[in-house]
Amino acid sequence: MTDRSQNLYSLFESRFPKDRNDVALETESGATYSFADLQAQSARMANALVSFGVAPGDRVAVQAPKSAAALFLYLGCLRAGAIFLPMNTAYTPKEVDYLLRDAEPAVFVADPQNQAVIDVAKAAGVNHVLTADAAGAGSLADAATAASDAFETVVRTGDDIAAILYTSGTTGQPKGAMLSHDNLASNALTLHKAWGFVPGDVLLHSLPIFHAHGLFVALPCALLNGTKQIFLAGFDVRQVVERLPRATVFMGVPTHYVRLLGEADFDKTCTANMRLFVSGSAPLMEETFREFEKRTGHTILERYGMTETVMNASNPYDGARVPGSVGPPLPGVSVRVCTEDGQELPQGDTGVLEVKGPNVFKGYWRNPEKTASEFRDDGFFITGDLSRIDENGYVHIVGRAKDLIISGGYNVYPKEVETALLELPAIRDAAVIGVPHADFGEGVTAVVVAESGHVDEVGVIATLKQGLASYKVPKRVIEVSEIPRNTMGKVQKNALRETYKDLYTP
Ligand code: MLC
Ligand code: AMP
Repeated sequence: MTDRSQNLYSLFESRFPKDRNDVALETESGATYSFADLQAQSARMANALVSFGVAPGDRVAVQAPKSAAALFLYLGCLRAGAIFLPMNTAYTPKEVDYLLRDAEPAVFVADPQNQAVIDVAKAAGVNHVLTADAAGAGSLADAATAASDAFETVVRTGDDIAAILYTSGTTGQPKGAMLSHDNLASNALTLHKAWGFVPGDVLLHSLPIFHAHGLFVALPCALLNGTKQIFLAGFDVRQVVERLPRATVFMGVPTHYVRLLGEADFDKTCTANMRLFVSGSAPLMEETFREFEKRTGHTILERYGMTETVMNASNPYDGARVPGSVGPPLPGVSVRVCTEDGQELPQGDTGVLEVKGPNVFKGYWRNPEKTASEFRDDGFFITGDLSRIDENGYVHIVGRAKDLIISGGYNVYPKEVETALLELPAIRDAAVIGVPHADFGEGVTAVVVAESGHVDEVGVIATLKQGLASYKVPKRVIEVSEIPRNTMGKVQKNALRETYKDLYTP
């Protein structure tokens, strides 16, 4: 590494502890990896990628189970100067196919169990389709094992792209958000400081590492702190309860907190060692915040962000954590509340939140028109979240200007699901809404009109699952004779949400 490099990995490495034998990672099985292992294994991954022809700026797409090897792969990509492109493990072959054709990666790493996706990647013309499983086995691991454990991290500027994360959109078409080394580094440093990380902290990491929350918020805080993280393959409530006594920091989506509160032994004793619980990716119900405080004595710290901006606002570490608010903007981030056409509103009014700062992404991959349409001329990014800023400067996310459902922390764009429904011959008309759901926050729900006769709800759900990741598939498909529309022909989704508001929470 040279002093000038702004490679994110180099920043992480500069914060590794003096004693590189300290534990960096403990996995579900109890296996541990030191910081020296992190360096050596990420070097092996970087060398393996280079041996497959990966050059700086090339995309490395990954749809693999969360594991220590998957983390080494991420770090190896950064070190090689490649662009890491993680995909939700729930994506179907059809969804993966679209992303591969759009991103044109040099390498795709798949789960060896997922032959259908491997076939799709080969058909899409990806040069190297490799495999990696949860146990760290597969062709990529074989190549890494054979490779050297020394690698000189490639020099990157702050503006070079470190990762592309695809998000769907209101048009139903996924778009790749390009995040630079500097976007990720500046945000991680800000969070690490704002949340008071101290030597000896242990992060309990149970989030997926294919989305911003697990990859750009939780993971870098632990790496910058140079301390251990307990790295679970996913959120399993019993595993989390069992490990919390050995952790000090936990980050989760509201569904995780709801599920923790469902456990009888989740209490003050279990959380006695904990310093901080962070929530985000979806609104945390005030009821959950209060119940959590009553049960554990801890106040959850809620923060707000999105894929395109990483984190924008956070309740304070020291100071009042206000339920229903996501706190003031983070240092370096500017926020304003505007009308849909960009006029700034007076303090206290509700409008669309716009943000600007070193955290805001570089644009959508090969999509300058879309990028231009989501930025103002003065560089503010239009989040699409309805918000209000109170007299203390705290931001309140009060709704969405965009047609989006957030289920268990995953975004589901109704348009994408409606398009899939309308492709079914049995369905003439369809509207997809989110309504309150005790576990997932919002439950994806379809309201449909049959072409003729009746719609087979179970059959529709099963068919949709072939093309859509199953978390996007409606939990219920409700047949009606007509979908309410206004005089302009626009579906009256508010009316539908009101009609079905008790569907999952009687
Ligand atoms: C799983 N299922 C879901 C779901 N997750 N359904 C709706 N919404 C979800 N989020 C369904 C599956 O499709 C499957 O259905 C069934 O539940 C069992 O699957 P599973 O994988 O075993 O589920 P489980 O492990 O219980 O997962 C639930 C969860 C998970 C809440 C633990 O969804 C999760 O970890 N969510 C976190 C998402 C996250 O990290 N978001 C951050 C985005 S970044 P079937 O029918 O097939 O059986 C971002 C920016 C920011 O938003 O601000 O952070
Ligand atoms: P994603 O595109 O997956 O990054 O999702 C980002 C969206 O999640 C934001 O635009 C918000 O709508 C929502 N979000 C994230 N954090 C919060 C929060 N704390 N409260 C309310 N909504 C949130």
